[in-house]
Amino acid sequence: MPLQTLSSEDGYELWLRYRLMDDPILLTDYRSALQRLVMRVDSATLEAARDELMLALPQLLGQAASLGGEAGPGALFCGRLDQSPPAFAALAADADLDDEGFLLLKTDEQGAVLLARRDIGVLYGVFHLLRLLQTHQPLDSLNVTAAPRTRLRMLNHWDNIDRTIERGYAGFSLWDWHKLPHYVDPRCRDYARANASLGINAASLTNVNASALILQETYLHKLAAIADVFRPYGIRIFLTARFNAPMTLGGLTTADPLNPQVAAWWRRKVDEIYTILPDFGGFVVKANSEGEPGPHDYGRSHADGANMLADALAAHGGLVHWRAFVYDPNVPQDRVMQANSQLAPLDGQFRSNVLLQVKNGPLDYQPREPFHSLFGAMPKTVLTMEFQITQEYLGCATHLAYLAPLFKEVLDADTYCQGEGSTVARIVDGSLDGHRLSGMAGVSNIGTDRNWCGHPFAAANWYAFGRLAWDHTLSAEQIADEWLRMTFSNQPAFLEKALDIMMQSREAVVEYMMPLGLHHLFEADHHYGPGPWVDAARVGRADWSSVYYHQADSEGIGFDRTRTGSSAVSLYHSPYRELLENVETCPENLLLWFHHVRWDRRMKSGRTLWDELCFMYNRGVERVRQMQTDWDSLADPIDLARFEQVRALLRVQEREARWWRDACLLYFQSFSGKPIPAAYEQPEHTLEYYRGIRHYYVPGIRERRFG
Ligand code: GCW
Repeated sequence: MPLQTLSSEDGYELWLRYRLMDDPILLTDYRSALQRLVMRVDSATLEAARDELMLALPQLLGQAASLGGEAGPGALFCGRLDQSPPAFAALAADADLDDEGFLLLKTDEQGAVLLARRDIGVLYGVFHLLRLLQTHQPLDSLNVTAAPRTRLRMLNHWDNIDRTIERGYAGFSLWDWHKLPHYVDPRCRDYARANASLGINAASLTNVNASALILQETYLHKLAAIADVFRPYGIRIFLTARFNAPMTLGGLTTADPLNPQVAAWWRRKVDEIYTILPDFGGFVVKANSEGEPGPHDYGRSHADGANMLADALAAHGGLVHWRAFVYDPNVPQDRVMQANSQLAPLDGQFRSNVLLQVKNGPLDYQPREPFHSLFGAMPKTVLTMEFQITQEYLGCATHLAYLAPLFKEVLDADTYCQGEGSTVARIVDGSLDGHRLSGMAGVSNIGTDRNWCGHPFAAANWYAFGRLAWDHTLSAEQIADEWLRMTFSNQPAFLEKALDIMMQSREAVVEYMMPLGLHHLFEADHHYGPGPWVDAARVGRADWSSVYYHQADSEGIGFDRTRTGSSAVSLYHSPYRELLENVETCPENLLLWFHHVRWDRRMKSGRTLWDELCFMYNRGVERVRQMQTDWDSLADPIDLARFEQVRALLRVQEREARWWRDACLLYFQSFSGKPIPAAYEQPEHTLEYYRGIRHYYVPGIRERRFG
């Protein structure tokens, strides 16, 4: 094997990898269409747009790009409407341009034209144009009017101030607080470029398990230095607010949201933030969840808490993203119902600058969950989506799991809240309930690893999140295809196999970890590897334990959430509710989420439930092996360094898929009492062996949790 060198491809460029177009016909077309760039640069954002074009075009086209002159054949005109020749006004009027949108056109007389109302639209248009070139789209694809479907497209970093990252598997935090504000790592700019290329326009930089320290003046100045880098790229900074900061930072004796001194403290703090960070976005808040402080500590509601912060921010145009991930170990209700119980009655009580940020599913970003039952339950409230991009529950940074199919499954799901077609996506983009504000947040998987996200394919999930936040109607295949072309290669032989790998990867994870609607079978705390045996005695509370969720016994397995059980099905609208309630019609991929099912029940395949479970766990492992075989055939089309890294990680994934399968089947067998059919590989070790596996220092959690 040849030696790799430091100049090997390392994934740093992400999808902004500008290589010479290797299609001779397209190359000729684009070379003649984009010989000159006509642009009047009068803002930092337009400077960023020009810099990107001047970086990319010479590399993509292998010809120097000249700047200047007038619009016309052979030129690309880029600019705001107020900068463009009068002839272009009519084009824009027809296109009905959105504030963040753009129009990209190729005309015979005027050449290529990119128009936008605002600077940021020009920048988004530039990245769109470059994507067309990078993915080898024909010249006549320069004919598009685009606008984002959601207003706030946001990354949530769970970065601690000590630079560890909760659930982060790609190194440490990018925010180097120690050296800031005097030294700003150039990576911050590349981070901003990558986000802007997707239309991401907000980033909350700190962990929702928040430290009040970030609100101190010293940190605000550090943040201002980052904000200066983000601003040209249209990215606003948000922070997480620790609800009891008035006590820990302000020395008050209470954080009661209805206490006037508390409200005044927050107002002063917010005013201070805006003097230092004039385009601050607002707060993301986790309150009364998993031990975090919140308004319930004072007998107040989530609306009381959120509105108090919202009032402090309103004068500056700031927003509160109040998280709906709330549940209480002292409330005996099924955890997946608790957000509805606590929040749905508050519909209509939140201020207009409060957004309720709801995880995609009602539990906790499992490999598969039904959509969250709050979607469709709070029409008067702006509900935003929270996806987890980082793979806390999908193999951390060692498993290849492309998440767009998961995101799409939820976005496309029909809630039926206003009859057929009331999809989650239409609630999230605000169109169903007529909300002006709307948003999608993704919990970031980004860290200091040279390739940003750990696994070379994990960047596809950052990419997919951003693309869907911009346009949720894109398909998972289309996004994967774009990302592969931009990240690796346009060669059809590569694309076909690599696309196959990506498109089945999430289902593979579901099958070897927790098929048929099983959920939360993870080892405690770090969630790395199987722990179906984890019980309340081990983790201190039932709703963090696996046995609570799978409910396996000698009769069968699964959580009864029908009317004979917790009744969580009642939170969904008809006719979906009835479909779920009936064991005959409940989709099998969610069966054990909603039903406790006998081991010998016949499944659609004709197999018994136990045999089906064995089949699924084995198929998951087989899928990974297929992914390995497919990947092995791709050595030629791509660079050695990334090829080998993916290859090695797929080997890890195969080993871990077997670990999951064998541990889970052996454990469940202790209830079913049935053999694993001889046709399948038999477990390599005993159940005791798997139960005895301990991992210390797994990334993503703080060391103190082991102690
Ligand atoms: O999934 C759980 C994670 C916690 C996280 C929490 C949340 C930030 O295990 O690490 O805390 O969700 O979303 O608040």
